[in-house]
Order: sequence, then C-alpha cells, then structure tokens
Amino acid sequence: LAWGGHAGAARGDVGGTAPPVTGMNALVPQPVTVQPAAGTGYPITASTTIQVEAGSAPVEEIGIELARVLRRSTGYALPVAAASASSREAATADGISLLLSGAGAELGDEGYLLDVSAGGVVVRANQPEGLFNGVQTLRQLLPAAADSATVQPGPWPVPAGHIADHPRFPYRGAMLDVSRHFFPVATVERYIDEISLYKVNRLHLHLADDQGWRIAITSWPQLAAVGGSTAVGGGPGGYYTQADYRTIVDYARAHYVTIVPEIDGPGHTNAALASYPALNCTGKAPPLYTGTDVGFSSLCVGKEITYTFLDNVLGELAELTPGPYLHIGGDEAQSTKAKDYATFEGKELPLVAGYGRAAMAWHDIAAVTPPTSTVLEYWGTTTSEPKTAAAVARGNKVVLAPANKAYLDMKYSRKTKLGQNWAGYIEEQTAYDWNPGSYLGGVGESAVLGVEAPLWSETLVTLADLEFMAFPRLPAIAELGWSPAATHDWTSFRSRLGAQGPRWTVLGIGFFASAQIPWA
Ligand code: TNX
Repeated sequence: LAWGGHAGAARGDVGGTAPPVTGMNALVPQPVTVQPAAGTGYPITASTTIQVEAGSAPVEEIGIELARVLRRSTGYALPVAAASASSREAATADGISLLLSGAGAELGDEGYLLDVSAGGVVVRANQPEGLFNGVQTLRQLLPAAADSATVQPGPWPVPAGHIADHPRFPYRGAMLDVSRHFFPVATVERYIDEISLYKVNRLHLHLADDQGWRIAITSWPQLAAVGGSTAVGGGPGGYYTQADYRTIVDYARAHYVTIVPEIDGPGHTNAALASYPALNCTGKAPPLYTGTDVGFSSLCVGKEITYTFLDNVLGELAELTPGPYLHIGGDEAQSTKAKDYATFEGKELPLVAGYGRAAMAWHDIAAVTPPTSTVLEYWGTTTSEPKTAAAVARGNKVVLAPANKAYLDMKYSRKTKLGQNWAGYIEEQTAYDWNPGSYLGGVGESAVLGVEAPLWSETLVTLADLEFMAFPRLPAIAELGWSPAATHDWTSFRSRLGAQGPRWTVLGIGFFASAQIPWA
C-alpha cells in the first residue's frame, strides 16, 4: 500500500508521500552503523536452523528463545544446534548463527555485528548480552507478523545488509511504580518483554510508597500483610512473595534486564508506618492511605529501630537481587527536617555499602554530599540543579529522568484521560527531542550513566493503561539511551517509529496513536 492511503496521512499533519520506511531503515533504536546491501537477503524458511556458539549455555538460551518466538508465527521447526567450527569460520551458515567471536573489542559487552546475505544471518558479539541485543534487531528486520502468537502465512524475508552497533550509555532504564497500584508478576514480565525489544536493560521497581508495600520481608511480615493490603482508590492491593520476586528477577535476567529495587525513604513511607506502630515517633500507627498526595510521611529519624528496619529490609533485598544497585529513594521528604534528612541518609547509605551494593537515589540526596558511588536519578523539570552539578563535580554519576521529558505518567495532551500533568504534557517529540549528554547544567556526557523512563501509577490500574502511556514514548527514551548523538534526528525517528506500529498491534499493545507520527 502506498503511504498516502494510510490512516496516518488522514490525520492531517503527516505530510509528504514518501513510502513507509522498512527493514534496515526502520529500526528503533537507530544502530551506530547500518549498511543496506543489494540483493534479496535471507528468507527464513522451513529448512532454516538456528546455530548457537558451541559450549555457551547463555547463547543456547538466546537461540531457544528466538526459536520459540519465531516458531509461533512461522510454524517452522527451527531447530537449535551448536554451530560447528567450520560454520563459525565461514560465517554463512544456512540459517541464523549466534556467535561469540569476531566482533571486535570496540563493540564492548553489549554491542553486536549483524550480517544478512543470501546465505544466512550471522550475529556476532563479545558477550551473550550483545547477541541478545542483536536478536532484538533481527526481530525488527522481520515483518511485524513474525511477532504473532499464531501461525501466519509469511514470507519471512530478512533484508540484506550489515549492522554494527553498541550503546551510547550503559544504563537504559524503565521504572514501574507497583506501589500506587499493584501489578502482578505476569504484567511485570510482559513489560520486561516490551522494554527489552528496545534494548532497555534496567527495570527499576518502585516497591514501597505511602499507598503500598509490595515485597514480602521475612523479618518484618506486617509490611506486606498490612502495608500491601490496599492501593490508590482502595481495593485489595497486593504484594510479591519472595518467590514471586525471584521469578521476576530470573525473567529479567533471561532478557538481560537488571532489576533495580527501590524502597523509598524517609518520605513516601506511610505504608510501612501503618504496618508497625514502633516505626513512628509517636509510637502510634497512622491509617493506611489510598489518596495521591505526596510529602506527608516520614520515618522516625531519631529512633534506632528505624535503622534496624532499614538494615533488615535492605539485607533481604540484597539477598534477592543480583544487580549492583539498591535504590533508596530520598525524594520529596517534605515532612523531614533538613538536618534529620542528612542524619537519615548518613545512616542509610553505609547500610547499602555494607551489602556490597551501590546506592541509587533521587537527586534530592545531592543535598547531603553522598559518596561518589551513589548514582543520582534526576527527576527535575529544569536544566539547572546546582546540588546535582556539585555532586557531579565530586564524581557522582547521574541517570536522567527529567519529569517534563521522560515521565511516562504525564498526559500526552490536555485530552489524555489517564495520567497527570504537574510536569506538563509530553507528546512524542517532547519525549524524544533532548540530549541526555548536555541537558543538565554541569552534567556532561561522561557524568551520565544513562536515562530512565518512570511510569508512576497513581492513575494507572491495568496493563492496558501502562501500555497506552509507555507506547510510543518508552521507545523514544530507549533510543536516547542507546543510539549515538550523531544519529539523533526527529524526522528519521518519527518514520522509524511509525514502522513499529504494526508490530505493537500484532503484540496487542494498545498504544497512543500520536498524530506526530506517520504510522505504517
Ligand atoms: C513525583 S518524581 C514523585 C512520585 C509521583 C510522581 C507522579 C518523584 C521522585 N516522586 O512520588 O508518583 O511525581 O508523577
């Protein structure tokens, strides 16, 4: 179908009659180097095999997962087998080869090479995570129907060409607020599927806030039993058992996503305070809270039990979480005096270090001169934040999640039913058009660990709600985290993003059909 005949054009502001981009020119995030080649490329057929690096269990798992996805839609057998030494050298097995050789050191751990010729598809990387990323690119090179859960007619061409790719930033994050509303394990797993398609490699789980405590802590059982028993607007709430949490961690690991668990404090703690009277300075527990105000709760800074509680919680979380970070919140502590806030963080930060982890915290923590290992997550709406800049001058690193750009819970426009607007309206171009490496004063490229797109859930109840807010803005933030600054281009991005629409439709993602995008 010609471009002009599509619904997107009828929306009025799409403009032009250029054909929709396809194949190598339709990737999100944009790779470092893309060289389409002449020729028909490689068609996946009933005789295609998937060949994986011999002797690597993680690579075999990546091959099996690719086979699982493609078997559903193609109906082909797609056997997974160890690649022979000769196929590794020739680099043209008849099929898809996933190999841990010949990638070149400049690609790092997460980069990959992808070559498609009539002979087959070869993905090369230094580490399994690079092959995983290359497979995500391969999935986008196939027709959208390849992501279908039921057998489709095909054909299944992979366009010819060469891609060399590696990320701009190591931390490419999404955050899910499971406290304001609780989301079951299956929803979190689906979100992991969706974010990993766009090479997002961190999932920050906001596990505790005023409205809900969502992780079972063995040494403090009332946190989940009481603090997890409701949510914004009332209702039963919910929490993850430790087995549930391990299931999420394992699922994330298989998708090369690191879980970053957050227990917020000293503010945003009403659910904990309601669970244990002893945590309150008054010795009396407040009622559970189901509203949406912020800034009214505080842990009791002067009580020793506060730090026993934090030590126990962080200890259990560290035990459950393989990743390098424990996020300790620290935002909007409006009910904690500045002096008490400093005392509190001064006692909590060493607890994190004691469990061998680096602390992450919202940038508010810059006020207390945290150790340089503390990663600051910037959530402000201005491009100047002196305390964060001072922390960077001392050596701290920053993850950028500016609320007026990266907050997926902000409304797209005045007309959006879901979401909030305290940081403004965020249409697609607003989410995309900023440079993480020069956005915040005093925070240059080398101080930026990466970006994150937080999805706060005061107004979001269902999986469909989450998906409507995350798509298409999550892929915009994902591209800012992955693609080189030199490829940043709104005109290119909007047409490549438009090509993702059919894929989301096949996957059942009910996205916001932004009128800024020429949807294919
Ligand atoms: C601010 S930004 C918050 C959250 C809210 C969010 C809603 C930040 C670190 N805290 O508590 O959920 O706004 O948009």
